[in-house]
Amino acid sequence: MKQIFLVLLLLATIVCFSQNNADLKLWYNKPSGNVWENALPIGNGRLGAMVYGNVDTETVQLNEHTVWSGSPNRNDNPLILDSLAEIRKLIFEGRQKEAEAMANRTIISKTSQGQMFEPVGSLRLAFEGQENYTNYYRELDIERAIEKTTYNVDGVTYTREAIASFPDRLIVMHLTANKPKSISFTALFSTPQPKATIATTSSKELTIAGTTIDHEGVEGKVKFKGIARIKLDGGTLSSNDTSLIVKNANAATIYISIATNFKSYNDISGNENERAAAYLDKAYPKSFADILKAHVLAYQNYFNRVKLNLGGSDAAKLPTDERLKNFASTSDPQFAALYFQYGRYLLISSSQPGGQPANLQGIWNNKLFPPWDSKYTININAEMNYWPAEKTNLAELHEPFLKMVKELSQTGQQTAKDMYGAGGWMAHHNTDIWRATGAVDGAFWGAWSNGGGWTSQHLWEHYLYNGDKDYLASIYPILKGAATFYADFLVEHPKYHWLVICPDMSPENAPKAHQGSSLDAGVTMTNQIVFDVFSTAIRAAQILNKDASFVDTLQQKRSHLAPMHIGQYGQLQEWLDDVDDPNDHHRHISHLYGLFPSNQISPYRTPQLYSGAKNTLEQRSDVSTGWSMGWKVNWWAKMLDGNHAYKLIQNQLSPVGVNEAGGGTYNNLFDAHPPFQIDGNFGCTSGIAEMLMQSEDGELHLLPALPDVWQADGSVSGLRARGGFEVVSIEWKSGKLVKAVIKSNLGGNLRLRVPNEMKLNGGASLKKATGENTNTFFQTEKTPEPIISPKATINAPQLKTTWVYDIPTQKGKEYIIIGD
Ligand code: FUC
Repeated sequence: MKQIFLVLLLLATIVCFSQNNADLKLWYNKPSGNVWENALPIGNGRLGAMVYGNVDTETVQLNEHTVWSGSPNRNDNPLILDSLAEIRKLIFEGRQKEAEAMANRTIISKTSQGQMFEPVGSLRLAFEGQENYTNYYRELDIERAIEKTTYNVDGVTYTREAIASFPDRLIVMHLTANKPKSISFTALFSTPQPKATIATTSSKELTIAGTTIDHEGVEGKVKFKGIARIKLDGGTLSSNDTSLIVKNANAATIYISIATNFKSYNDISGNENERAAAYLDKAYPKSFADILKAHVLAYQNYFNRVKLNLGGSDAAKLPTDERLKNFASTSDPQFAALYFQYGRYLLISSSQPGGQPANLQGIWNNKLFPPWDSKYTININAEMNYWPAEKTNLAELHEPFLKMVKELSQTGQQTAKDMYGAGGWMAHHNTDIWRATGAVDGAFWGAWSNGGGWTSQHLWEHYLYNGDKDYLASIYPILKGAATFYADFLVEHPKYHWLVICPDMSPENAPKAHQGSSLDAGVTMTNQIVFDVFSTAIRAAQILNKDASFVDTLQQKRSHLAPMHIGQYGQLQEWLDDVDDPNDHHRHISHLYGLFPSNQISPYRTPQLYSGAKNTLEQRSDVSTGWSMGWKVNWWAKMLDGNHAYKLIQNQLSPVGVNEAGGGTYNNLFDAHPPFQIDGNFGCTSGIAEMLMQSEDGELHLLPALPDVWQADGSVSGLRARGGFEVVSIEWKSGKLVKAVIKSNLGGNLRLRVPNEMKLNGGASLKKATGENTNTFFQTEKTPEPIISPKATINAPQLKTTWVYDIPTQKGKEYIIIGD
């Protein structure tokens, strides 16, 4: 009896253990082969590495955040200043093609179209006699930020672990075997960089030193240095010209340091050799165990803040690539939770305070000429990378992006002045490590002037979450500068008489009515962005008690912006004219910026616009590129339609092979535009959070869009809402909220919308909400009334019944509410 009990206990432990393990691990029973999108990413915000887990030759592909082509440069085209009046005239006369041709000459940069984020190279470890391996297993443990590969050869179990240590700023690999003297390999660097030298030193280090490439007329001047040093337990270490050779060791630890001469976008006077050596010398005396311990601690300081449980199923027992294949056809709720947490893992790994912001590929790129230069596309992609930052409790990791905005506000002043004769600052649709703000890639894409306006709103958002007035005062000049640019650049539309931006475009899309040209005036997204930029500058000035006459000007100009339009197909119009095509499935649906990330369209406050936005979403359809589907998860969550949001998650979490068309997900759960683009990972992570909690629309809404498949039983803890509220935990059962614990960090009214009746813990009833929310962090600007086509059908939103309460809160206190 006792034995049976023990066996049962053991079985239960194994089941529990494997369940927990699977929850926060990506794992596979085969190596990556030569497919980069099978390799597993590790990173510490400064260094990134892709670990292949191949048995006979391990490859660790290396990146460092400041290794970029080129050097400090500007790329403005001042010719536009003299052509502005003419371009505007052409656009207002409906001669868009001619305007575009002129913009190609006068707006688009004659120099750099943006520089490229570059790979450093790869560390390769060539093993002997390991072809016939068994019991192969590799994993990425995203709870501890460690990659592990194990296998058996001739009865010996080999284990390799790899981390990108946060505190020690190194990539560290640890190789062990369960039989002494089993570890023998040759370590070497390889690189696609043409101006790099690989060598060994007399102290048995492997080095790679180089200068990045010239690109588009800009001389490459970033100098990088990589050093690998090996520490052995037993065995011997020798070297030849280009390799280190390890023989018969019991264990080996490889310490890899990489640094550059980059100090800031306009200063590359650092010393890469001293920096790389300093990190290495500091960490090398430490054991792997000590480095690992400090690394896990630093990582978990971020990662452990949020826990998500969407329920389990047997599907979770399979390897990650199998789960990905099955996701659309089986019930594997925890896979969505894994993907959500993976998004947080990727942000922690690619964006750390003091480092560069996550670019189009985060911090992982193996190509000398990467897609779209692996830089920053700021007409959606770079912003999307940071959507999860505040709400998934990683606010500190927003810092590199916020710093980039600050730097753009410096470089973008000259662009505003030299190109458009305007004050303030601006950026077009791309930027790079040099914070270039000129227009690139052709006027069809590049003659877009809202890169500054949109990115500046992240500064304000950061304030809405932290409520720190000193911080607000520090960023106010940037908000003011963004608003000043628009105040100067707006022009009256000769036909409609609204104030519009011209030349303008709705990112990367063109109506047939405009001869295939994107150039236009006063497009919906721009009007929404200008509305936000003015509104936040006004609010910030009022909070800080400043600039009263500037506030008047902005209020005046804001009241002359074009309102949103609902067109003949019941759609939210993308352009001022009703020229949308209901069969247009373009990936950019930029005019829904007003629905998310902005908050000008709401089911409760603007039902007509909500109806228009819904029609637009339906007409544009679901399947698209990776990031577009990620955005759609957020939009459907804002539509309060959890099942449709979930459908998009299924579409996005569909396997895509390398070189295959169609958006989806690679085996390593990187998002496929295709090719790999990390924005889709971050967009979907944000979308999953929006399905569970929203705080944009004047209130904190819990479980706004819970899909049927997650209804049974679940919980989330640690999400953050605007107004300094921390959603310490929420639990639900059968679609009903059973318990919520909310901490107020700033005090003020907590307006709570919930799917069922709730009471305070202890039984006291909650006060029904009335009037405007008095909490200023939840203040919503009144959206101007839309103009509606007589042909449009408007469907009143079918909204589920919800309960809305007002809970006065005190700073620092927790509030527990219980469902019936
Ligand atoms: C924009 C998008 C593309 C891609 C690129 C990086 O140009 O339209 O889909 O995401 O950025």
